[in-house]
Amino acid sequence: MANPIRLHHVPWGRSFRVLWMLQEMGITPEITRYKIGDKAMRQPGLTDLSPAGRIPALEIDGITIFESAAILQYLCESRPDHGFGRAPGDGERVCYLEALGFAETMASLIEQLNLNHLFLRPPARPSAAVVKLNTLRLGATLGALERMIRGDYLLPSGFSAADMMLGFNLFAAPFYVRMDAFPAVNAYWARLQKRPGFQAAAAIEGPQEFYAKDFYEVPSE
Ligand SMILES: N[C@@H](CCC(=O)N[C@@H](CS)C(=O)NCC(=O)O)C(=O)O
Repeated sequence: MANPIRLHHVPWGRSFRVLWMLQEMGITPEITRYKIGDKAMRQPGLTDLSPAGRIPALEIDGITIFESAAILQYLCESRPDHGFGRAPGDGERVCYLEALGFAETMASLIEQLNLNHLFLRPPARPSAAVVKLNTLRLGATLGALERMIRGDYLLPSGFSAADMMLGFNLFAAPFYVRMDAFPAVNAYWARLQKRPGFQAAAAIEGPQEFYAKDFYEVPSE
């Protein structure tokens, strides 16, 4: 029997991108779940697969891969019938690659805000200056996304891996940035959440447990 497909995963973490694409492809993986801060994330079970102890890592087709963009691209190339990739020579290739990379420009800002607002433990305290700067920078990436959306999705020809990479960030961004200024982004996020693949992945996740508040203000000095 073929080895199962196994996703190393933190619910509603970046590994959601992979879970979402697998669901779009009709594949339900076996899942090993972790929590941010778990010792298990720094132990060989995970670090043998993902050297910095980060999720996602995916075991598939007899190999393991880490980094969400690499995994999505691998899935696009190994399962091309779904049409989620844009191959070299495709007229949308450059925009596609830009969106895959830009997703992590945005996600790294969210990660800093998560660290400051959610994960620091006393006596460590969030830095108001760092939070303010990262919140402004996150807002700037949302402004860029507002201009990048073409039609229903990021690419004129339709839904792609770029939407799963970049679109996933919109789960977290509204906890830190007021979204009223970004109508196209809000409509795009609503559209993404209606996709059966997204809904199937969200049903596997259950309710998010990262954010205890509806909105996190920049702390005062
Ligand atoms: N660029 C990587 C980032 C992976 C990453 O940092 N994942 C976070 C969760 S969203 C993580 O594993 N954090 C664990 C930690 O910081 O200890 C990717 O896209 O896969």
